[in-house]
Amino acid sequence: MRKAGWLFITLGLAGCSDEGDGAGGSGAAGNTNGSSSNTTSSMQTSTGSTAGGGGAGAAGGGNTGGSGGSGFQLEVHTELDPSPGLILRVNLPIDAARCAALGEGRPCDDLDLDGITDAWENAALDRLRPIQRFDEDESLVNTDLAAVLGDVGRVAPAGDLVHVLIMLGYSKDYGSCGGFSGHNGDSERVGLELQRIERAGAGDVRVKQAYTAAHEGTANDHSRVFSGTDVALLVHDNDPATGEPRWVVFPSSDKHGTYATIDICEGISFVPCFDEDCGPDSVPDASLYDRLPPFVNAGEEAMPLVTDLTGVGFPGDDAWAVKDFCGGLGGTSCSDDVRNKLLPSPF
Ligand SMILES: [Ca+2]
Ligand SMILES: [Ca+2]
Ligand SMILES: [Ca+2]
Repeated sequence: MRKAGWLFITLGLAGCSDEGDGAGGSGAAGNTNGSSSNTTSSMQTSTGSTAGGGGAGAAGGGNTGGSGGSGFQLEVHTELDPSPGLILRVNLPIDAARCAALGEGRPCDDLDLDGITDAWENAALDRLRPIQRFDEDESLVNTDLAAVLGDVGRVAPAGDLVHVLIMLGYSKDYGSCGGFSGHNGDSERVGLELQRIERAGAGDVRVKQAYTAAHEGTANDHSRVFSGTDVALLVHDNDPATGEPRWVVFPSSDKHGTYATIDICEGISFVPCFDEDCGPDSVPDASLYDRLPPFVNAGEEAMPLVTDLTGVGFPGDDAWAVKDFCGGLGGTSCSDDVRNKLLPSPF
C-alpha cells in the first residue's frame, strides 16, 4: 500500500540496496522469457513435480500425489489450528530409515543423504512455501512482463527438528527511489522450523518458528524470527489449488524484502527511500497480486540434488556455487549467492 505524503527524493543511500555490492546489473544476457513459469491465472502455481533432482515421488499439487508404486498413494495436507502454527501432514515418515523399514512401495529415497525422506522434503516445500502477495505498485506485476520468480528450497534436519529454508528468487530487484539500487537477480528468503507432532503420524509436523528476511545483513536489516505466540501473527490464506491453508508473505514493492504482515512492512520506516510499501491496496482484484512460483529442492551442500537453476527459470545461476545470483539475466554485481540463503540458519 502506498502511504500518503510519500516524498520522492533521490539521495545517495547505499543502504537502499539489500545487497552489499549494490547497484549493478546492466548486461542483461537475454533470456528473460522464462516467464512460462508465470501462469496465466491470477496466481502462479506449480506442482511438486517440478521439485528437481530428488527423483522420488514429489508431492503433487493436490491432496494426493505421486505413487511410489505398489499402490502407495502419497497424501499431503495442511491445516491450521489455534496452537498456533500451520500443520503439515504427510503419510510418509520424515526419517528415511523409518520409511524404508515400512517399505511396500513407499518412495523412501534419500539422495541428498541428510536422513530425511526426499519425497517428504518435496511435500514440505510444495505445501509450506509461501504465497507472495505484492504491493499494487510492484513492477513485476504491472510492467515487467518478462519477470521470473522461482523458489529454491532446502529441507534439512536440525536435531529432532526440521529446517526449511527457501530462497525466494526474482529475475530483478527494481530498486527504490525510482530505480536507484536496482540490479539483476534478487535473492530473498524465508525459513521455517518444524516440530514433530507427538502421537500423530510419522510425517506430521507443526510450524514452531518462522523467519522472514528483509535487507538481511545490511544496516537496514528488518529480518525477524516469529516464535511462541508471535507465530499467530503469520498470515494464512486458502490456496485455491488445494483448498487448504497456505502461508502468505508480503514482499516490499520492487525491492522484495519479505515481511510477515503489511503492518510490519509499512511500519519499519517513514524515511523516504528507507520506507517500504506492501500489499495490494485499492485494486479491483487483489488475487492478481499473488504469486506461488515453481520450486526446486536443492538438496544438501555435500550432496546436491540440483545445482543448475535453469529448471526454475534462472539459466546461468547455481544453487550451491560461490557466485552472485543474477536471476537468469547474467551480469555482474547482482544479488547475494543462493547458497547464502540456504545454509545459515536464522533459528
Ligand atoms: Ca533427504
Ligand atoms: Ca535435504
Ligand atoms: Ca531485494
